[in-house]
Amino acid sequence: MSVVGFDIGNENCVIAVVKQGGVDVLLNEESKRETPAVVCFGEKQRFLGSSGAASAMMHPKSTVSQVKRLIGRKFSDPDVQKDLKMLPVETSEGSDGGILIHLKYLKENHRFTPVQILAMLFSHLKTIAEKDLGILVSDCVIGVPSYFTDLQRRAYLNAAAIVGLKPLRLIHDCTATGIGYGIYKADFPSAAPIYVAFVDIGHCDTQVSIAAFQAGKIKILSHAFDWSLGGRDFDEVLFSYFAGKFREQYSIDVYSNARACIRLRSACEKLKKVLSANAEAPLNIECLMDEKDVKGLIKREDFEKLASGLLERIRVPCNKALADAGLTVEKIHSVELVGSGSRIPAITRLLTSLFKREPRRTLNASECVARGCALQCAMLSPALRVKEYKVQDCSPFSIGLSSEEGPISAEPKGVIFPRGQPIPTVKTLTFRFSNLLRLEAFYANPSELPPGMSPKISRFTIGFHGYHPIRMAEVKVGVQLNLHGIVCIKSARLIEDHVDNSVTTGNHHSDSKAMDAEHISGEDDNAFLQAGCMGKDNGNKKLHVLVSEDTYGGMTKAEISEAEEKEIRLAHQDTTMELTKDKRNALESYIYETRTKLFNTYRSFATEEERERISRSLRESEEWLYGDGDDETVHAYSAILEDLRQLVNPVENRYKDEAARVEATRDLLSYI
Ligand code: ATP
Ligand code: K
Ligand code: MG
Repeated sequence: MSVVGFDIGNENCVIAVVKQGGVDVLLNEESKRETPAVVCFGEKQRFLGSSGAASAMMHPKSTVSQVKRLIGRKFSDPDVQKDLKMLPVETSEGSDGGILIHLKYLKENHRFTPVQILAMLFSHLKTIAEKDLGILVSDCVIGVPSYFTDLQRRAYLNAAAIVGLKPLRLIHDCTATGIGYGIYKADFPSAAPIYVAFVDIGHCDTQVSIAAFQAGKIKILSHAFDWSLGGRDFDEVLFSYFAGKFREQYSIDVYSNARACIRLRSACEKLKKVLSANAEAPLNIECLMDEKDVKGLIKREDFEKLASGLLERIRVPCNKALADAGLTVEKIHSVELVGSGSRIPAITRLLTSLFKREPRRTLNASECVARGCALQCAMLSPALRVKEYKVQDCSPFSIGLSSEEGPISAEPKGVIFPRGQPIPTVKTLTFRFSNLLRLEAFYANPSELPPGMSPKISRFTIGFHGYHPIRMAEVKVGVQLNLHGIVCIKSARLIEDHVDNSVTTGNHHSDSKAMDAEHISGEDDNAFLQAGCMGKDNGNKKLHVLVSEDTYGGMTKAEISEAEEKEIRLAHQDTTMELTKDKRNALESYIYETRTKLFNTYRSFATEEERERISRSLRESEEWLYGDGDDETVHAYSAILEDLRQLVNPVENRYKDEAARVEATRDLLSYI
């Protein structure tokens, strides 16, 4: 069974696995530890990850990056519109208000949802893991930003389901990081907890979490974030600076040229990294546009001035995380800085002044999330026995529940899981019940959510199959905030009033008491509208609880299977093209090798006539390969290769026979 952790970034993805008790980060096909989150549609195949990034420049209009940003978001959202402007791919609004990505591929017009693109990325990472481990990968743990809503979490599960991954848990990025921090630490001084602040600055977002550590356990006290503040915003500062400079200096408008934008943006990202280690950095781009080469230079201090607004914004989630945890900076034992976006020196300075201590980098800034995910997977996997370690996460948002009679709890706004509520949690609530119970879960405090996200979570309808109410009953409902941070109905228990037994005669349950039923949802059930049906024997009568969920969007089971089939077709095409390339390369090398051998090793084993015939065939095949046969099928290459082999075989066999004879003679001589 696989024990794998995935960190899906807007820029980079990391895969970690638990092997022989240790955690390893896997290398991709380019032997890199980080895999770019890029999906590129080439002419005849997709290029995913590293090869996607390498092909992006060739196919700018069919390359999708930063897809994580688009998950579960509305097309009309102004933030989404801003993101889409940076994506040179055509997009439109889906019938559900979501985003559709248009890609022309193999002469067809395709429309993909961000979830489908994410699934392609998942599939690529899964393949890397499978090649390394030599087994099928399904069980895994995937990191998610703490600011993801129910809908976005479900979307991740949908994407995973499309490619046959089974997340045992979606875990908050900082929680995963915290596990990796705490599990190896043996030196917790006293019984009193120590408090650590984790600050993760990625490509698009900033997350801050405060954790309490004690021997053998981590408890997350708070999550705060700026969902739209990361490395790319610093790139953008440099981008607008140089775009302005070049307008003055070279009279070019970079904004009017998609390719120039991409090139300048990527040059700015490189320059930003240079500035992290140097006091100034040059920028040179040949032929940026209008056949003009451009040159520029910026000093680190000028960059910091331009970025001062962004730097200040980092304070906000830090202060909020502290306040929510009920702690002052003096109580913080250490500040751990992770995420590659945090490598800007000014960020360290800012955090030092804010927390009154220098942040530390004891963890591997780019790998800690994936490593923590792998560790969590090991803990949850039934296949492994690992050290006892308690992980208690908490909800980033307040969650409310209402029934037809209004908000349910004594709390204002019907809050059942306040912000900071431990994950997972089940709360049992009692409702009056006549026939069907309708509940609705929602985010009780919409201002906590990233802008543009709907506070609606799910509608649940609960009924009991085969139950014919005669008088008022009660139902006890177990509402769960599950391991993924998704709200679902865990159980429903019917309690009938039985004052007069005779009246119940003829009823399904003669002496009515409590009828339990467990309804499992969320874990492996990604249906948008579903009817769970599990029953328990009550005497000799069976009573089934029916729960249907309407999650305001997301995918139906049918849509998931359809996406799954489509993904299989696309993957098949990729494999075919890879095989074709391999065969073409095999033919090419065979031609070269045989030609060399023909005039060296094989020379004395071929007649003049044979040599000539073979040479001619090699030449013809070569001409075909670089002409008409440049873009042929795997079968065509195999056929030509086979023909050549037939021709060369007699010569090769003679050579081999002779070689064997020489070998035998040598053996014989060595005995004498
Ligand atoms: P997210 O967490 O937002 O989904 P991610 O996990 O892919 O994104 P990371 O890999 O943590 O993001 O960080 C990527 C960011 O780090 C990029 O913006 C990149 O430019 C930036 N970065 C990498 N190295 C450096 C450096 N030496 N100096 C400054 N920034 C850097
Ligand atoms: K990452
Ligand atoms: Mg990240």
